[in-house]
Amino acid sequence: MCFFGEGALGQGVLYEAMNLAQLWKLPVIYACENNCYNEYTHYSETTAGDIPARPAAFGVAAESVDGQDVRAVYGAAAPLVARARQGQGPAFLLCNTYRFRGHHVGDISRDYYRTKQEEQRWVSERDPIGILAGSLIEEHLADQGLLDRIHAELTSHMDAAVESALAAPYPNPAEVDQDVYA
Ligand SMILES: Cc1ncc(C[n+]2csc(CCOP(=O)(O)OP(=O)(O)O)c2C)c(N)n1
Ligand SMILES: [Mg+2]
Repeated sequence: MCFFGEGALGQGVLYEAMNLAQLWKLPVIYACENNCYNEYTHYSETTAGDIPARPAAFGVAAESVDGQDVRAVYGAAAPLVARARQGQGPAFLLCNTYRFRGHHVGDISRDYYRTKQEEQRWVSERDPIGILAGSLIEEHLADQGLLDRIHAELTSHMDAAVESALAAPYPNPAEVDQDVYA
């Protein structure tokens, strides 16, 4: 499995690698997470043409999927993984998703490259957990009570982890270069 952002589509080495992977029928799945942003730039400003056409140019099997839908991603990935395991060569899976937060912790405002309305729309309408929960309920694989119990259980696990991290002693400053080699 080779995971990368849509920004990496601008790196020439990706195409050299896909070319050889196809010639040598390597069992590689190229999973491109298109979260719409390369750092502070919308991908439409950096990416020409149709993304799946790029692997297709090498004869690499390409699929696009709603990356917010866990079950759809699994459904699209499983046959590609199976054919790679059978020696039928690499595949490319384009997962269309969104970066909910900043590129890094200091990227707080984001106003200068995208609107709050856009972020809000993705968070409220396209949240992968909400989409999964909705589909499980719709297909009677879970009910709201079960999902609420799982939510409460996980929240308390996370609260305990945060508490334990905050209560832990600071590391010894002498360890700062431990496992660092020049
Ligand atoms: C060759 C090169 N240019 C620029 C950067 C700086 N940089 C780090 S992450 C990033 C954006 C990556 O965007 P994407 O591939 O879409 O990944 P995402 O973080 O959105 O998952 C950039 C431009 C870099 N690391 N390497
Ligand atoms: Mg990106």
